[in-house]
Amino acid sequence: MNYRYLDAELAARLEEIGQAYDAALARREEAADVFSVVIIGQQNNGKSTLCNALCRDWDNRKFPVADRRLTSSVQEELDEDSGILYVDTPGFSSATTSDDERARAEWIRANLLIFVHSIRSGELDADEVRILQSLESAVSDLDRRLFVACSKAGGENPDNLRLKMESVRTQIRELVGIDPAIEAVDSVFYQKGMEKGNEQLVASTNIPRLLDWIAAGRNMPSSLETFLRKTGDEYARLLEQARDRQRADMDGMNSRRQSDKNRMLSCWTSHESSVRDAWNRCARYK
Ligand SMILES: Nc1nc2c(ncn2[C@@H]2O[C@H](COP(=O)(O)OP(=O)(O)OP(=O)(O)O)[C@@H](O)[C@H]2O)c(=O)[nH]1
Ligand SMILES: [Mg+2]
Repeated sequence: MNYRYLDAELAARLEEIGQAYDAALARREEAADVFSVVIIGQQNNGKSTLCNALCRDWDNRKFPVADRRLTSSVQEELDEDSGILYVDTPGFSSATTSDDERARAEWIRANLLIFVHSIRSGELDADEVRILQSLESAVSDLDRRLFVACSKAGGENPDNLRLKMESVRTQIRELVGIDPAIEAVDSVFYQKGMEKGNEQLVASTNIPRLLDWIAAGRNMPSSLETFLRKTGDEYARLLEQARDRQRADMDGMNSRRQSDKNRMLSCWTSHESSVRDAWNRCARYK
């Protein structure tokens, strides 16, 4: 669009927001229109096992699981019963941690995000903090959209577990500035409990709480939708501002033109008789 008649600051802002809006619109057209839960976290922390547990796959057939770096590309599985698309992402490490566009695209198309941290390793490490900080800047309403699943919690000493959980919570609050849902979970124990019908074991894994959280978030628009709505509102507001400014400029120009016209008219009125006399005098010598 051509904003050259506007002042430079407003024109630049309009250009910028217009581009961001168009890019987000194009992304939304590419994205599947299905409720998605995206699972992210460091390698080997139990992302794929958790995906299987959430899809009620007790044998880890849907999302391959191993004790080495396994998931190397995004893998999705639609859970037919709930209509939820579970998206398993490759684990990050120092070597792979980056502001990778692909990862961001997955984050922002998510309705909900689960960040998997292994509670066996205690606090979050620097890479995990960095990823959470990037998430916070890329994803809108992260507080409500994010669940931090502290995995491999089964068998941990309860007092140690409580201390570790408290320090992870504090880290997230102080270093990332958010206060999301956070629970100690164990996907393997959950799978076993479900397979054997052991309700106590199932409840102890906190996976039912995670499932409740997902169910409660079913009305969350994706981050992309929220972004589009916010950017769309801002774009419309700036366009209105541009229209008002152009209208005010036009009004100013019209009133200047009118006052110039009036000035010339009164000038002519006051000089008209002397100009006519001079004209008539000249005419006599023609
Ligand atoms: N005890 C226990 N083991 C778990 C849990 N979650 C995962 N594991 C084990 O941890 C290992 C890695 O699990 P994965 O689910 O493959 O981990 P991942 O995060 O998907 O790993 P990458 O795809 O390589 O990034 C496997 O041996 C799992 O059995 C858990 O909650 N409890
Ligand atoms: Mg995996």
